[in-house]
Amino acid sequence: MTLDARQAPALENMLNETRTFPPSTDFAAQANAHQELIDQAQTDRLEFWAEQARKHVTWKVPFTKTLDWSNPPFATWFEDGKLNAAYNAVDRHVAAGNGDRVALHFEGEPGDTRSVTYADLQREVSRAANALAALGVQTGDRVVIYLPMIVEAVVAMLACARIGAAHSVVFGGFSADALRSRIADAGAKLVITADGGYRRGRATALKPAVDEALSGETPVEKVVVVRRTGQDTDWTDGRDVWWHDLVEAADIEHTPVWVDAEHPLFILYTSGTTGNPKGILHTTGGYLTQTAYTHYNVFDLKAETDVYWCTADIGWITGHSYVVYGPLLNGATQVIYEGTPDTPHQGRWWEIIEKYKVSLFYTAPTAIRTCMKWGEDIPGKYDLTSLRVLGSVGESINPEAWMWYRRVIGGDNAPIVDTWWQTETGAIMISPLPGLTSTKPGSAQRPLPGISAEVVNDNAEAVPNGSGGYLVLNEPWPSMLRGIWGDPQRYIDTYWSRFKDLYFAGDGAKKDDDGDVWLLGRVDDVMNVSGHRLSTMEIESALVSHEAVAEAAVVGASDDTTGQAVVAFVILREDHAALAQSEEGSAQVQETLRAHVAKEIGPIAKPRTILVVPELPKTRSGKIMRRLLRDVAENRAVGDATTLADSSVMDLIADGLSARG
Ligand code: 6R9
Repeated sequence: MTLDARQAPALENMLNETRTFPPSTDFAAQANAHQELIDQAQTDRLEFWAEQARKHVTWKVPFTKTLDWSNPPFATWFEDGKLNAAYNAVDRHVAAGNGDRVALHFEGEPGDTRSVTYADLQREVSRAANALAALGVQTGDRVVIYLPMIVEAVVAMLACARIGAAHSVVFGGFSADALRSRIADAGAKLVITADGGYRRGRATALKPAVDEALSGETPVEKVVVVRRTGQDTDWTDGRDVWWHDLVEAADIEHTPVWVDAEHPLFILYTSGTTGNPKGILHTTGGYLTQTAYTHYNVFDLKAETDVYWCTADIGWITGHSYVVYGPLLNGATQVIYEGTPDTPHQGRWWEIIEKYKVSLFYTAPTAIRTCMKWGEDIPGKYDLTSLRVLGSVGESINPEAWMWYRRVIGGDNAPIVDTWWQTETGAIMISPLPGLTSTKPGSAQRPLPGISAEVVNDNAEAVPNGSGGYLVLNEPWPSMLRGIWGDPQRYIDTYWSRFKDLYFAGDGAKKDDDGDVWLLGRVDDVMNVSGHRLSTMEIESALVSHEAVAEAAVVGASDDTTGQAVVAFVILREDHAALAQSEEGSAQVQETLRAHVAKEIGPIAKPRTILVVPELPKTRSGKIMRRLLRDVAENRAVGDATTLADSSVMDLIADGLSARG
């Protein structure tokens, strides 16, 4: 784990960036965030958080303790308070007289729409909670949710929260194998899925993956199936139940289960540096406090007038924190969209913004770069003047994409908030505050009020302004992960052992002359493809599980659209090696292996390129030198190879590649 040549190009590009965009006086005058917020957090950080927890969350039993950090790295926040997440997201808005406000404008990919008010949501969530309880789900159980971006996905999550069962959402693009391992790790009793969903103009089945994941031994007793596409669906009597049969029959009144602040709210799996994904555990009180606080201040939400849209799928942390919990806690009206940005045409997103007069928009740099590629005349056809804040998340946004986003989408006016955070941090940690911060294209800038971050060198010392190092968090925060499900030691090892008493985020960063933070990418073996985390190890083990592969090494190579792309180097087993001799055979091997990875992990993990090589570069201790492979994948001169056990390996690889052209 070192800062290396990988970060040099990004560094150079970003650090030549000197433009700044001060907030307009009009925006500043009406902004939610004020200088006092920063001052208060500086005066008394814990009192500041206690105040945010009282302001943004409704407590059944108020807390008297803010933070317990007596047993680091295990924190508790607001420990003696009691609350319910679904009550906070839904019921209290109805109780406050806002039941008629639209919570969700659903836009299906085929063009079907549905608007759900907070009062509707209260009924649906209550019925679903009753239905789940009737199926035997109890407080403390785990429920896996495997759904497309439809209203029922939000309802299902909140129904779990309402009865105090932890949800674990598995992205609908993940494979049956990925689903199986998450179900097993979480020990889930129930799965909520759908017959299918619409993607790229087609009905894509989901239920078969669930059936496959549950074959053999499984902790799952029941499967609830939402009918979305109406496609033919295999059925296991006694186990499978239709959502509509169940929920329509259920009572519309349900009393939320009041849980302790530290009661588990959800587990979300994310890629780490080793093969098996980590179940990141989030609890209730602190998580809700920080998601609501950040959503309110970073997006400058005005619940009565704004229309908010975050394009993330609920299968990712961004969907949890900034589609479900943050916005709904704040009583926002939001858009959720089921499909892809180019179905049926490349203007679909902008059409949706025009239609609903979206004012706050949150998406990922990879999507912005894709839209740039399609051309600015496409968004140019739509009225985007309703937009007043633009957000970015998932990876660093390169200055060129930032400028395009500002000019073409934001009319040279809407502030951009580049938000740095992780599945583990639960909520936004580093971001400009619109109306307060003079923004810089490509920088996430400052830790939010109440958050403490630093950039350190190998000895855990803060680097001076103008230098780079590792991003760490040096104070606990309310929405921090409480651990890795079932593996407390891995939590300590992964995040708290690299530097003593500091949370190691796994990202390289640099402080500029003003002390603003610029993120430089992962420093571990985690790739970032289209804003999604993928582990090199996980893809390598998927590749070697195929009979044709003897060894595999995977690297993330920079890619104009997706940020990074998966490039795999494989050594074939001898009995398959002949295949790769011809161009046709080699194309066939590539296709087979790509399909294999899609089956093992999911289509997002498919390597862009698979190169068949005779050897892999290894150190004397047997570690694959991915740095050298990355040089090859990015068509650079190969860097220092002196620590290789066999220095001729890189020549062998290069010769092989050039022979095939
Ligand atoms: C929210 C989310 C986390 C990793 C993180 C970093 C990268 C996210 C970023 C960013 C630069 C930003 N990342 N936001 N890098 N600037 N604004 O994406 O969570 O999927 O867990 O990924 O994504 O590398 O460590 P997650």
